[in-house]
Amino acid sequence: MAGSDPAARAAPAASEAPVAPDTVKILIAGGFGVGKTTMVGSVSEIAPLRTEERLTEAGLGVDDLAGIEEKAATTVALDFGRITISDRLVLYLFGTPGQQRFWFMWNDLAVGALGAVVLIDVRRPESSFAAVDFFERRGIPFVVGVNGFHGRHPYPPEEIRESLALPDHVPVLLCDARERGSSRDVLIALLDRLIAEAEGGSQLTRPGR
Ligand SMILES: Nc1nc2c(ncn2[C@@H]2O[C@H](COP(=O)(O)OP(=O)(O)OP(=O)(O)O)[C@@H](O)[C@H]2O)c(=O)[nH]1
Ligand SMILES: [Mg+2]
Repeated sequence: MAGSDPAARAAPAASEAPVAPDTVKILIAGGFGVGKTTMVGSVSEIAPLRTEERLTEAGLGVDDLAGIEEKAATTVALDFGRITISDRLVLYLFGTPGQQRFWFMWNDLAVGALGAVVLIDVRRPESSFAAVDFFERRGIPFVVGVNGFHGRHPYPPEEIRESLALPDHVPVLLCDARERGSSRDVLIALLDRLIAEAEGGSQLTRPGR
């Protein structure tokens, strides 16, 4: 067609140009064997990166397996996964190691994290006290996910909140770390909290579910 410029036609208008989604770093933290690696794996849309080593007799007396005797492997550095919440928001998930001897890595893992999930094994909530403390001290917003092993949730969220002395603004959610939908709900609750805390809500906008 006379006068038309194919190059100009091919170029999208500025408003139509693809916009890179916001990426947000989230930690999945908590005590030894509470289900962190399981949660990152269940919710990640990419094959998760794992750094697990087998628990062997060499760890006797070092690894406290009370209550989790069947555990066969443990995270020694981190888990990594990704979940796209909407076309504007992608979460990068970093699972922390749970054993006390690897806690020195938490400081590095926390750099740049906007928020965290503190997972709790409903049978051993005390194993995640230190994780709650870690995020409270650093002012990193977090939600608590109560992983009901064997799908059982004997305690209502309010009872868990009381036992952990959590303030009212920290959401407590019952979950199953093995279930994608359940793990996603915990992440959405965290996003809700982050959005509520963001000044004027300008940094993040609520994703569609
Ligand atoms: N029955 C049951 N098993 C679970 C659940 N969540 C995790 N597990 C199992 O519990 C074990 C420990 O889970 P992990 O995900 O490795 O726990 P972790 O918190 O990453 O452990 P560390 O990295 O060693 O601190 C694994 O064998 C999981 O398959 C659950 O909700 N129910
Ligand atoms: Mg792990």
